[in-house]
Amino acid sequence: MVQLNSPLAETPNARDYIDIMCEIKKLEAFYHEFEENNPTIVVFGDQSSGKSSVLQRLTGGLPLPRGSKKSTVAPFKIRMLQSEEPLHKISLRYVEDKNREPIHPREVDFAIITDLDESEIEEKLREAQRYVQNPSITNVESSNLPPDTDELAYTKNAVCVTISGPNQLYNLSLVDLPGVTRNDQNHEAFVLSLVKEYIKKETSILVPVFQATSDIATQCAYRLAREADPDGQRTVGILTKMDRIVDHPSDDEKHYELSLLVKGQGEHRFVNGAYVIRNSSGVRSEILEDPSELENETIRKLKQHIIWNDVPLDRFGLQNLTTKLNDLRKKAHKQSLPRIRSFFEDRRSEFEKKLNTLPLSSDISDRNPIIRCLASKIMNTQVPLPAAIVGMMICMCLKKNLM
Ligand SMILES: Nc1nc2c(ncn2[C@@H]2O[C@H](COP(=O)(O)OP(=O)(O)OP(=O)(O)O)[C@@H](O)[C@H]2O)c(=O)[nH]1
Ligand SMILES: [Mg+2]
Repeated sequence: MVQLNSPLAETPNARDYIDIMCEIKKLEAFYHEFEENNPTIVVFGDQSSGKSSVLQRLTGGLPLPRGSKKSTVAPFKIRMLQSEEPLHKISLRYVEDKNREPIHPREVDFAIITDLDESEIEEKLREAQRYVQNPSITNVESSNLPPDTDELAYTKNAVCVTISGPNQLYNLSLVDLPGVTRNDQNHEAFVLSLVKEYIKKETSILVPVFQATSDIATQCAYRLAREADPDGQRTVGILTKMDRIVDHPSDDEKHYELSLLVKGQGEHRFVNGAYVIRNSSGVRSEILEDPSELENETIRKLKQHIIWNDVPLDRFGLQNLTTKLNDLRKKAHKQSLPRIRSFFEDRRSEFEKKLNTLPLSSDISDRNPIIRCLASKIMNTQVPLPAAIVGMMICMCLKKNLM
């Protein structure tokens, strides 16, 4: 079984977030309501900028389609969450048909990948992507995929990957999106609107990815991020492929512009700045190397360049990025608490109404001290809100059993 543990969970500032999630998990009956409010890390940017490579590392090695021949053409929604038994699975979520007409959303189980090795998972993920590109195929078990042309070159239909198990304490949601391509206007417009749809959500943490090998001004990531999050509070940038230009120190202007992006200064600035991330280039010799070794080597070379000397050290490498992402996730969660609270307020009044329809004083509850005690405490709201709801449910169950 491939061990998939996100490095976000191992970052020192992850602990208190994990504690909050453990508390929330105790309210199991309502847990699905938190899905909507769970902060989601969304990567977006130009085609081939390195989005899937970054997410592969942030998930602890999920082999997403990546590279020039394996572009991302559908959203990949990844959920890492705790469960008693380990279960890794892929499902397909259809929201549009082959003519791009919206359909009533349906989710279909595609594959259990718990015991598969890395190359088998990679294959399944690529196959899953092709199924969502071909929404006319309704039976994914028996139908064969078309040999060459797919119904949809890009699609909103999503590949959903769930990684659950006892070690997944961190409750992480991430989305990999197709890159914005310039060689076809229709595809470009479609992907731009898809990205906008994902990043407009208040609970999304925006991760625009820039590649050092093209001009920052011509890459769409900056404009998209600024439009969706004008004050930049839920945005953090990533700069990839610095290894491709680090050996050209004479290109000072380019290095200067990139260093400003990383520091959060200059024309293209984010308040949270950007992080230098070096992924594997995909060549054979690098695939076998430890990704953090590769990254350290690039960072070491970069720091020898005078322009990069005054860039704070904590702007380099995946580990520093995970610290920042954890901070942004905590902030996003805090902002969603009022919504969660009002959800519980509504549930409480529903339960109160139901409870009031049951006989309270004369027969059952008088005879049952547990009900008597719970009901009086809840009605007087002496207990915290979530506990009150759980308590009311217990009361109702007890009453039902006794009647
Ligand atoms: N040298 C180098 N290559 C990288 C880096 N990051 C990604 N790559 C390579 O760039 C190519 C594209 O990477 P992907 O991760 O597929 O990029 P993407 O943005 O997901 O691409 P699309 O989904 O097609 O938009 C792959 O061959 C990667 O190995 C990096 O930091 N340095
Ligand atoms: Mg990709």
